[in-house]
Amino acid sequence: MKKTIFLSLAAALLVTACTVVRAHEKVKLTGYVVDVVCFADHVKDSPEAATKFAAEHTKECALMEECVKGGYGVYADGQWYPFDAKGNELAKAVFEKTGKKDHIKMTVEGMKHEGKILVQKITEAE
Ligand SMILES: [Cu+2]
Repeated sequence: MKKTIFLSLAAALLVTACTVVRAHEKVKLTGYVVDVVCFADHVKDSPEAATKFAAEHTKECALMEECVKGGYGVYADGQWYPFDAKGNELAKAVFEKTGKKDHIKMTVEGMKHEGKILVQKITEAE
């Protein structure tokens, strides 16, 4: 009896551990970074339209006060991934540094967690 309880407890722990690992999937995404405020109206667009909007969204707009406050996300592989606080900071730094006006592509590395990216690193792509 004791053994059964122990085994089911061990199984439960194992399931929990697996879920935690799966909830934090390592990702590396390259796409256009846009602020959450501006992209909100385009999340439901077709991938083509959303990509076009994200590509044409400008550095100037991304660095406007309202946009900075709202935070950022990346549109990659037809999907929108908002960033955590660290990602917002890193994205802002790339926007400030880039010589490009628009079509600003970035490579984002971090962990995917509940539809958000816990960002570790962001670099300008291309
Ligand atoms: Cu904007």
